[in-house]
Amino acid sequence: MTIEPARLPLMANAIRALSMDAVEAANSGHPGMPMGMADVATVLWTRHLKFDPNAPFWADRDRFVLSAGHGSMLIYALLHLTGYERPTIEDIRNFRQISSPCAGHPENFLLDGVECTTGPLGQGVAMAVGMAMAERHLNAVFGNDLVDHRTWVIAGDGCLMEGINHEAIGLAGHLGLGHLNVLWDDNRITIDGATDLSTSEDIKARYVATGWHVTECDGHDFADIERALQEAKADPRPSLVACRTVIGKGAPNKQGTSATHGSPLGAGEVAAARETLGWEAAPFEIPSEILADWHMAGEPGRAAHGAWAGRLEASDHKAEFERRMAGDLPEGFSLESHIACLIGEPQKIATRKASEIALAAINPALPDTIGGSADLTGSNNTLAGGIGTFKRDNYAGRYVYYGIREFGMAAAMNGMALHGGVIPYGGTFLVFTDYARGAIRLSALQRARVIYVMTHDSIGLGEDGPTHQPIEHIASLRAMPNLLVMRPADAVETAECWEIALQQKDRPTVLALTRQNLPQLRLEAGENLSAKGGYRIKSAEATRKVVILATGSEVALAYDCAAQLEAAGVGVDVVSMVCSELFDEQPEAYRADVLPADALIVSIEAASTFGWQRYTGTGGINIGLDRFGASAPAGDLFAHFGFTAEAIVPQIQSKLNA
Ligand SMILES: Cc1ncc(C[n+]2csc(CCOP(=O)(O)OP(=O)(O)O)c2C)c(N)n1
Ligand SMILES: [Mg+2]
Repeated sequence: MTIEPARLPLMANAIRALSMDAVEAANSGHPGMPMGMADVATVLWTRHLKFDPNAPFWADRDRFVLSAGHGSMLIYALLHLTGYERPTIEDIRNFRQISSPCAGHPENFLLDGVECTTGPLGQGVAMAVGMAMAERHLNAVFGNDLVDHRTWVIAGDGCLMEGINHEAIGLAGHLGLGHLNVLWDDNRITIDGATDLSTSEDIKARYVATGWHVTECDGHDFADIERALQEAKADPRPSLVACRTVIGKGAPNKQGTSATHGSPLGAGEVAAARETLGWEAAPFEIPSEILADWHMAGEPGRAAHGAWAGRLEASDHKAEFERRMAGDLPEGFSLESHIACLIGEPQKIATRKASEIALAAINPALPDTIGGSADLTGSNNTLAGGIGTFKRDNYAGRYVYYGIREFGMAAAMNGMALHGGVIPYGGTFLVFTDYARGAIRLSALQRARVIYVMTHDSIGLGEDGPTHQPIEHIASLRAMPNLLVMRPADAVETAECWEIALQQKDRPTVLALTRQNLPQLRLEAGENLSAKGGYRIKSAEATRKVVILATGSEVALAYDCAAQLEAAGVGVDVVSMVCSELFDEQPEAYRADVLPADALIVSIEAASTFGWQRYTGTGGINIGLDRFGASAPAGDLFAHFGFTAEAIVPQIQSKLNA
C-alpha cells in the first residue's frame, strides 16, 4: 500500500482546510505558515518521517520539530490526520481553548507527538541540534539496531534570523550531525512584511560556511520537494532545505502577504480559498478517502517499529536501553558512599570543585550523563570521570565543548533531555544565565531534566568585577516556575544537590557554585538534608531569639555571626536555605518549625535581597547586595559590602533591642 503521488495535493489541502478553519473558529492563530508549508509537510510525513501513530514514544522514531511554533495548526493537523489518538477533531475544533491540547503554540506535555515546546523562535532548531546529538550518542552506545533515526525541523525566516541560530548551526556543522535536516519555510515574509525590510543576509551561504549541506526546492512542487529531501538524506552533513513557498498558499487574495501570518483569513477569504483549492467539505470534515490516505502514511513506520521491537527483544542491551529511555537512574544509584568519604575527610574547597568531585563519582556510575561547558571547562569544573570528548569521530564521548554558546548549549541540552536516554549538564558563569535564559525557561516549561552548573556565583568571584558578578540572577531564577535553584554551602551539600538534581525527572536544576573555597560545615553522616530545601544546620545553644537563613558561601558567615551572638547569650539557629523551591514544598509544620514565629529572622545572601522578605517578614533583616559589585579580591569585597560578622551582628543586636 503506497500513497499515489497524485493524492498528495489533496492530502496537503486537508492540512490547509483544518488550519484555516481552526484559526477561524478560534478567531486567533496563524494560518499562513501551515498553509504555506502544507505541501512540504505532506511529502515529509508521507515519504520520509519515521513514526508510528500508535506508539508516539517509540524510542527509534524520527523526531519532528516544528520550530516555527506559531504554525502549530500544521502539527495538530498532521497528528490528527495520521491517526494519533489526540488531537481529535473535537480538540482541533477547540484550538486555542482551555479544554484543548491544541494550544496556541505546541507544548510537548499536552500532546504525544509534539517533541518539544516551540514558539520562542529559533529555539526549535537549537533543540533539534541537541536531539540529533543525543541520537548520535545513543547510536554509538547501542548500535544501529536500536538507534538510527533522523531529526527533522520545519523552521521559518524568524527561526533562522534569531541569534541562537548562529550558535546552533555552528555547533551542528562542527559536530557533523548528518541526521539533522532543517526544512526552511522560505516565504520571505514575516509579521512586519517582506523580509527585505530587515535583512539582506545570504542565509544559504551562512549555512554552507558552517559546514552544512544546502539545497533548495519549490515548496509547492511535490516532485521537487521529494528530490530535495532525498538529497538532504543522502548528504553526510546536516542539511538545510530552502523550500521556496507562498505564505497562506491557497487563500487567493491574501496569500504571499503578511496578512495571512497571524490572523484569521475571514469568512470571505476562507470561502474563496475553498473555491481555489477545490475543497468542498464542510469545516472540520475530512473526506474519508483523504483521511484513509493519511492513515496510510504511518504504515511504513509501523512496520519499522515492529522490526525494531524484534531487534530490541533479541538485544543484550534491552534492559539498559529501556532503563535509559525511561529516564530511570540505575538500580540503587546514590551518592551515599561519596558523601561518606567527604564526611570522613572534611575539606575546604570551592563548591565548583566539590561539584567536580561529585561528578567524578557520578559519571562512571551513570552512563546517561552528557556534560559540557560553554568554553569554561576549567572554571566550571565540569569535566570529570574520564568521559571522553563528544565529537564527530567519537559520538560515544560524553563531554561536549560547546564553545562560547551559552544559549545554544542550553537549548541543545533541552533537546537532549527531551530526546531521552541521556541526562545533560552544562556549565558557564552564573551571570551568563542571562544569555541562556530563554532556554532555561523552556527547560522549566517543558519539564526537562537539564542540570545547569553555574559557577562564580557571587562577588566571591573577585577581581573580574561587576560584569561577571551575579546580583539579581539567583532571585530572578527563583521566580521561574518549575526550576530548582540550588546554592550549596559546602562539599556535602553540593553532592546532595547533585543527587537531587539527577532524581528530578520533570524539572531542571540550576546549581549555583562558588569560585572561592568554603569550609565544610556538614560533618556527620545521615540523610540527604538538602532534599528538604532548607534545614537547621546549626541549632541555638542559648535560648533561641534569632534564625539566620543563608545560602552557599554565606552559611559559614552565618556561623560566625551565630558564634558572636551566642557568646553574648543570644541563641541563634542557622538554616541553610539550599533550595527555596524544595523548602516551599515541605509540609507547613516543617516550615513553621524551621521558621518559628517568635524569632527574628535574618537572611544573608551575597546577592539581591529580592524575595527574602517572604521568609523574614518585613520585621526581619535582609543582608544582601542590591547594587552592582566591584572589582577586587573576594575577601576585600565581602568586607567592603558588609558581609562580615562585625558588620552584621550589630544590626541583629540593635533589632533585638529595638
Ligand atoms: C523569540 C521570538 N520573538 C518574536 C516572536 C513573535 N513572532 C512570532 S512569529 C514572528 C514572525 C516570524 O516570521 P517567520 O518565521 O517568517 O514566520 P511566517 O510569518 O513566515 O509564518 C514573530 C516575530 C516569537 N514568537 N519569538
Ligand atoms: Mg516567513
